[in-house]
Amino acid sequence: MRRGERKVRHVSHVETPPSPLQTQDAEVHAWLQREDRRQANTLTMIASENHCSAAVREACGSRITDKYAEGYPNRRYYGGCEAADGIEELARQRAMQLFGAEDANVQPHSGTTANLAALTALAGPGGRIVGMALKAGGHLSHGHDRSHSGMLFSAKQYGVDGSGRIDLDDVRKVVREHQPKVLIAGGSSYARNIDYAGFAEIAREFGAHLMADIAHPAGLVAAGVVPSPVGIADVVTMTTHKTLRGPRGGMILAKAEAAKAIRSAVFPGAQGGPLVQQIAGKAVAFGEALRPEFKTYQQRVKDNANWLAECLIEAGLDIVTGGTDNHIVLVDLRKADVTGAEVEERALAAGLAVNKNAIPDDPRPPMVTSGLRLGTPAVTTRGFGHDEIQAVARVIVGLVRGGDPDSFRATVQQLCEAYPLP
Ligand code: DSN
Repeated sequence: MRRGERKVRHVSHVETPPSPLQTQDAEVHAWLQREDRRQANTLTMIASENHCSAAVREACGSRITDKYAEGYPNRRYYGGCEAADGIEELARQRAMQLFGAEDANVQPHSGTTANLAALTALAGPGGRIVGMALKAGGHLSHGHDRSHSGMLFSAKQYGVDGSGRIDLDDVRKVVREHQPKVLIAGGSSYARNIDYAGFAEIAREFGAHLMADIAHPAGLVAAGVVPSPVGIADVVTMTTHKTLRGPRGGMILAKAEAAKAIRSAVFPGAQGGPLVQQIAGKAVAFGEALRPEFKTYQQRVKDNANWLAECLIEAGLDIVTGGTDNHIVLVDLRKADVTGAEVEERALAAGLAVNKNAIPDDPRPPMVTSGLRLGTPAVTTRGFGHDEIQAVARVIVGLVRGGDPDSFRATVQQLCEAYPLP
């Protein structure tokens, strides 16, 4: 047993007949059981992770995983696609209703694939693009030189100002110099609202398309608790499994005039057969997101992040930009004289999953970092509110200050047991 693991009650181990997987492949079954236990006994505060519903998981594990459905509803390259058509159309209609979008493409396997397809559609192969640098809080697929977005397109990047915020004057400067076909707004560790109208103005001024990547705040956007780029940006890309709380996957929303180009850039441009079982899971998740309680959940995700930032600041930790507008809290560990990697490891031993993350202009390499990215979607799904966030903030502060992870394990375990997975 590794340090930090402990024997736990196997609540799911009531007397049930062995499953087909358990009977046929004990090794894979054992790994999946282990992951079930890990999730049950770990507080996930990785900002990009969440716990989807049992209904979403059921859809993703259904027989439709066997089905090929290259093409689009009612225009497939295979027979027998009635259910695939029905599911994909349902997912599309729900997504359009949820975000108020003119078109939705639910086929992208991931956010990175969605971005590759959108960039191809809008910039063309080799076209010029401008996005936020990874080290400033952007994403690999926004033009980083180790990603296809940086290899197949001519990319330049903008950063953030000394306070960690996007400076539209700097964005305008980079756009003026590079004259891109696509300007990207969005990031993976940016905790502040983005001025999409300001980005659109710059894009218009220089004849570029605006692409917003809302992979992180998609759920908050859908619920209307942070500003939406839909109707402002030409194309909006996202993942479906972060704040949106669906299955792993990607999606592209487009204005009507961009829809056709996006369709062919996804299939056959970037992908072959869609993963229909994942699209079924997306349809279920979008149905859940259309219910009133989803807005309550997203407001709570945001309130919890805000409260977490306040608790950490009160305890003397530095937060990049001094707080948050969404679900992310990026801790600057430089003053605490500890690395992101060290705190990540201590946290795991205490039963808390967090991730090391570069802060803007981080002097340390990406596998070490001077930052810690925290997020509240998954613990809010478990039911966390004010008191539980305060308790977990004390644990984080203790770990940053060098406390023994074992001394926090009981607190974390109590929280896990009091707030079980959905
Ligand atoms: N892996 C995602 C994240 O953690 O933000 C980005 O791809």
